[in-house]
Amino acid sequence: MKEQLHALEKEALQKVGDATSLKELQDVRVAYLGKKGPITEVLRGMGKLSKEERPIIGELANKVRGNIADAIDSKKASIEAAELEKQLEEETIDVTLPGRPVPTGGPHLLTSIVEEIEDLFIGMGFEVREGPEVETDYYNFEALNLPKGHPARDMQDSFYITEEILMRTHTSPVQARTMNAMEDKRPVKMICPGKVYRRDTDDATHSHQFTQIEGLYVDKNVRMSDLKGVLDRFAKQMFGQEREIRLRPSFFPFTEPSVEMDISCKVCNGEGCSVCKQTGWIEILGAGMVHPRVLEMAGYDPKVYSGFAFGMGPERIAMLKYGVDDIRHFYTNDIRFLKQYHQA
Ligand code: 2U9
Repeated sequence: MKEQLHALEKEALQKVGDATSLKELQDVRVAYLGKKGPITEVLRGMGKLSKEERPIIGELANKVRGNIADAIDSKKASIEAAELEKQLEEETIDVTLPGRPVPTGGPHLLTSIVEEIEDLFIGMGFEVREGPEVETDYYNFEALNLPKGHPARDMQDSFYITEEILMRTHTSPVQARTMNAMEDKRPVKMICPGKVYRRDTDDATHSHQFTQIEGLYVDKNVRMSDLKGVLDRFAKQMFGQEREIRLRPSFFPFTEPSVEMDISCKVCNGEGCSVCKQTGWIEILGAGMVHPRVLEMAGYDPKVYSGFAFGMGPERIAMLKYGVDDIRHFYTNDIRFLKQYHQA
């Protein structure tokens, strides 16, 4: 029995030595030290031994079992250390490698232009205000001197939701709402940028949805010369100090008198070219003195207060400033187009 135990020990230690993975090692543990293993078998058969032999064999069996267990434990530690070493080697990070560039976005050309225009008017003391895109017939038309039956509020020209509710066709209702809400009828000096909607067929210069920036200044003694001064400053800051402006008579239901403003063509410096259709001038916005009826409907006494208003399309401003030839470029979001207008 002694020889049998020594032989088992030798065999087990050999297998422990040969094991190259934790799995193999576990198999050796089960095979030699498990409940059905040969050492357990020897211990179980001790009943058949003589009284003298029993403690000797028992001690030896326990010693053999201990030796095998110790060998397995120390082999386990060395396999684990080797595996960790291998893993560390494989997962080494080379911190000297160049990083992968993360592509960054940038503001859309239309956003940049709107912000640039906002900044210019903020610099002249205007507040920026926004309002709902879904409007009531009252604020979109009625309060702006466009009574029912007026040709400009043809059902065919606007996106109506119900008979009384529509997608706003201009941002003017934001100004009408602001004036209406002023309980103490204080002066108003504001611009309102935002999306507007018209039932138009999309082409290079028209879109069923576009952007507007309108401005309004209502106070005592606001005059046409104030309007001209503000617009001249805007034109020069936006298009260059050498630009001239020109006001031509026009008509809008909400302003009287009404004007359209041209800037001298920056391509030919007013000489006449294909961009300005040989006129030397390019139209950029509409404006006028707020119609007394509009002031009155908003609760401002037209005998005490006067005001000017203007409206422009930032898409058109951007098209003129950057030579963009199709308004649809602003909405189709071709990244090659957009990338030209911001630093990568
Ligand atoms: C109130 C009173 C008056 C806003 C104005 C214009 C002239 C104008 C167009 C230019 C091109 C719109 O983007 S566009 O299609 N706008 O010509 N807008 S005066 O007048 C107002 C607004 C609000 C209470």
